[in-house]
Amino acid sequence: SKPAKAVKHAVEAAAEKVADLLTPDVPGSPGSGTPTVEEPTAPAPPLPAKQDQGGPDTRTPTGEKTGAPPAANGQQGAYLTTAQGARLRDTDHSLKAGPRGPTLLQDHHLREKITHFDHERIPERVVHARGAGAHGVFTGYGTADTLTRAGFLRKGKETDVFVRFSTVLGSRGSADTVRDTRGFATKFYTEEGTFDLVGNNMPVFFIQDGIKFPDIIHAGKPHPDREIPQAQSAHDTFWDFVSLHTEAQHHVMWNMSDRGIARSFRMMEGFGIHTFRLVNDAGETVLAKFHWKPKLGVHSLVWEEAQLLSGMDPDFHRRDLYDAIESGAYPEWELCVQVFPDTPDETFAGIDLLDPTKIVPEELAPVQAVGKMVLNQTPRDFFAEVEQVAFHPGHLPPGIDVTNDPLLQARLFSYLDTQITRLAGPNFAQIPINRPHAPVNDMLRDGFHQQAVHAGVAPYRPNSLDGGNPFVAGDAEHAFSDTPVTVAEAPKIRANPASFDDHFSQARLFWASMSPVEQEHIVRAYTFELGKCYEQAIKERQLQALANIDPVLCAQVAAGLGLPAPQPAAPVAAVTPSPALSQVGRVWPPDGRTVGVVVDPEGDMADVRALREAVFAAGMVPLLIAPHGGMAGGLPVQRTFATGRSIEFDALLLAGAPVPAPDAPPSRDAKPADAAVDPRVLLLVEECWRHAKAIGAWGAGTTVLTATGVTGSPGVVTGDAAEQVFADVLRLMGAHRVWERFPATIV
Ligand code: HDE
Repeated sequence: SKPAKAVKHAVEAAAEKVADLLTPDVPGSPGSGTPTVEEPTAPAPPLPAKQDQGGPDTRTPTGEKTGAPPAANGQQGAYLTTAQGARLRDTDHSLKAGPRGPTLLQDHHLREKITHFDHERIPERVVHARGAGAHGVFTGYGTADTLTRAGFLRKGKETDVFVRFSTVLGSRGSADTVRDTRGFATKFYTEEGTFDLVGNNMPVFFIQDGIKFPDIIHAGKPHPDREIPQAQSAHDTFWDFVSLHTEAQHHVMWNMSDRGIARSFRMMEGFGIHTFRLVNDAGETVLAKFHWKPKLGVHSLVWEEAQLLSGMDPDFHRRDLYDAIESGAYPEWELCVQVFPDTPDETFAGIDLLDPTKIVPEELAPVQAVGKMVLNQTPRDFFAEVEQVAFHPGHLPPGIDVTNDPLLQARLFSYLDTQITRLAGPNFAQIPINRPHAPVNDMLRDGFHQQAVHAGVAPYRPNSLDGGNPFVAGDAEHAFSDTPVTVAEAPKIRANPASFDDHFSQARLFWASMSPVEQEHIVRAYTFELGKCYEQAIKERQLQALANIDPVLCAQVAAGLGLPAPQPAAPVAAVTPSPALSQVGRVWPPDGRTVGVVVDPEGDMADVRALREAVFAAGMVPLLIAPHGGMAGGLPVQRTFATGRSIEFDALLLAGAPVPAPDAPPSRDAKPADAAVDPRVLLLVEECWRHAKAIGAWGAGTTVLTATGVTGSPGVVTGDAAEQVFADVLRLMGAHRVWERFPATIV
């Protein structure tokens, strides 16, 4: 397949670079005997751009292309200058009264350099501060033409997109793999105006009315006195709030499920959550919910992996996304809609479509694909793009309109408002990443950081001085129009519809739709999180909420906490499970996943060479793990026993049984040298086994399995030939994990 070739190409290129470095006649290379190259003293052409480096955006603040070719590197030209363009003679020494004297206030270069640095940071997002973004292309299928007049959904229409994935609770530098909801925000730069689909990886939310957003976030964020714990929900204030505020229970169930610890941004579903209103060319409307379906399937980490990763590789999701894109394994999603008739009661199958704590099971309303998104370019400048991108659910193109969902209504206020603090003024739409690709002709003027130099004297309507320009558009000119939905005559009141009072039936639906192993994970997650709370009353109150959802779930968590299980407050609802909610029991493509291959450089490497080809051909990335870096049997070593850890591999292959390397840590044997196999290899196998990953071994590699005692257990395959073992492992990877290995004790 194409991605497989691209992956292979990228890995081969990296291997060549390693080989070049090891060539003795390169100065500074290991073993070359020549000293490291000195700092150059004369200008030289800039280094070639990396694949992900290009020039600054070539659009003006009003959206027109400038025609300037993209520059290759961020730093242009040979000479360093000030911000005003004056060439500099020295940037290492401040201007002083003599070599030992005080610094002079007149040093304009020092002041410019330090002042700019002092102001490099901007406020991080109040939520979703930690994230990663990428560029891509969306292509419409044309299957939504009868539903909406949004032009970007027309058949074959290509639209540039920028996506930002995020966690919710943590600060900008927090770990990627914490248990949390993930943001999935997409900016479609459509020709009819920007459309932001600002969604999450879970289809429901904690609250039904946006006025409570500060409450749930204050409860989830670190405690205000000690500012701990960071990026965690396992603490008293979170569980205090959600146990008192039971409409959060459905979302919390998703958080406690495997969905709370995604394997990769590439393997997450996305949801617009709210119901939107679609309007077609004839002005007819339907209600709709947006879904993103990942081509690679929906996969999760297991809890221990997530915890280990938070320490070993806190950037795991960010790295995974960028490695995949740079190697040509472009992540893909289909944009899908669930469509409902636009009836006055705004319900479907008895489910209130304005209640953002409810889903409509896919079995009741099919999820229909309307287009495809491919992410194919990493950011060039993380701050300029990922940090400064500003999403807003009110950025809507003609054909997509909002509903009265009270959560969405509050968001329509909040997102515009927050950018004014975060991006320091009202002109953030002029920042390159936020510039629409549709022509902009507004009459907004002035304000902090105004980039445009507007001409004319009549930024107002009506005017005669500009010949009446600009005019307002009608349907024929693709104007956005607000759907004239009738608003019922009703008293002004602070209240919810009665249908919003059902807080438990859909949490139960989710629980009932899980396989036993997924239920087991949910029980363990609740037990862990509540076990980290100090207040007994909070644990008891949450157990009551669990009893109202499902008595078995409640009993299991209560047992783990050593507390009695309460009775449900009312008989639990009868629900029909939705199999679409489960991640287990399906077969997914293995593309883009990572296979660790333990090699013994002293052993038979011919098999390994053929195996690498087979892994590439399956669209996956083989990473060779050896006692030392450099090359092994003419192949590049990507991980050593010191740098490799099981958590980054989706499957493990053992091509040899390497004896302990000189830097091996102590093992259970008296001296590492006495052990037959390096203890870190044994740890790799043990962890992969515990995390239910497929493991394969052949030849000498099988002795490692014997040493760890896992031979013969489910998902551990052995054989004489690498080829056959890999074929079996590949089949196992289709299920993502060897689920039988988890003891499912829920009945
Ligand atoms: Fe957000 N949310 N949110 N949110 N949200 C923000 O906007 C807010 C909600 C979501 O990558 C903020 O630019 C309120 C639901 C994502 O830049 C802020 C309410 C959903 C992102 C804000 C909600 C989301 C944000 C912080 C309740 C899923 C990250 C910085 C009414 C459908 C976007 C910013 C990015 C970010 C407010 C509820 C998703 C403060 C008041 C529901 C993915 O404006």
